[in-house]
Amino acid sequence: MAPTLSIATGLLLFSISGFNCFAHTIFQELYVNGVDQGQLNGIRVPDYDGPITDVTSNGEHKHLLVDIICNGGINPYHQPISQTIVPVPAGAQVTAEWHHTLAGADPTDPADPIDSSHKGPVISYLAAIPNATQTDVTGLKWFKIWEDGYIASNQTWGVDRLIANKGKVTFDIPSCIPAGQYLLRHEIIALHAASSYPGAQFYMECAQLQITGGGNTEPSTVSFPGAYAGTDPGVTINIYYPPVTNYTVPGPDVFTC
Ligand SMILES: [Cu+2]
Repeated sequence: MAPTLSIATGLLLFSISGFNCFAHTIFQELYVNGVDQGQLNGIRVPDYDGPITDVTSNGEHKHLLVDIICNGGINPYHQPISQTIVPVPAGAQVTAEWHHTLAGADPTDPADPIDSSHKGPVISYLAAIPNATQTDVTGLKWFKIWEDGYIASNQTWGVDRLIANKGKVTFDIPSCIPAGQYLLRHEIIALHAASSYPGAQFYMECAQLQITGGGNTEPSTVSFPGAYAGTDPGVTINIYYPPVTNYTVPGPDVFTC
């Protein structure tokens, strides 16, 4: 019986790590205090919805350095890249909307906004930038403003809540940060194949913001690449067994004013 069992186990593991390879997602629409800013408007979106799996994005593919920052390397940007900079009052409530493809919402697609296998956290970062439409995104200083990880009491992930909200994720822009131009790096980390590294799938796009009002608080920051490592317990994790009881979202603590 042992060989049969191991074949069955192997098939099970293959199906867990191999299914829905193309059921990915793209952050593609932004709302400010409930006002829709328009699909693809002010967001650097790729045409293809595939993940980034290299948190360092250097290795032998140094030209892919930007991938873990704002995507756009192995998944080239949809052209022309939006030149819109979205005005956002400090303290505003913003909503990011994800869909399976750039075609937008599709109620007939069981993998829209993202396949339910893609369990993991949803995270938002900001970085000040001289010009929110500038191409170069290296060297920016990022701070985390929001995260939705795992709730052990009902075994649900940020992605589960995103799906329940039809792709929409709502969070606040800090009220105390300096006015100016920023990139909003909004991210899903899908952990269905994350039991070894590389395996976790990073999905992120960057929205171009003009934050108005605000204050004088300068958050402490991290770099991309650099904020994540393959050895992070929130990056390399088997989410199936043993059952997750405590999950640490990768990256720094959430900044609060
Ligand atoms: Cu996927």
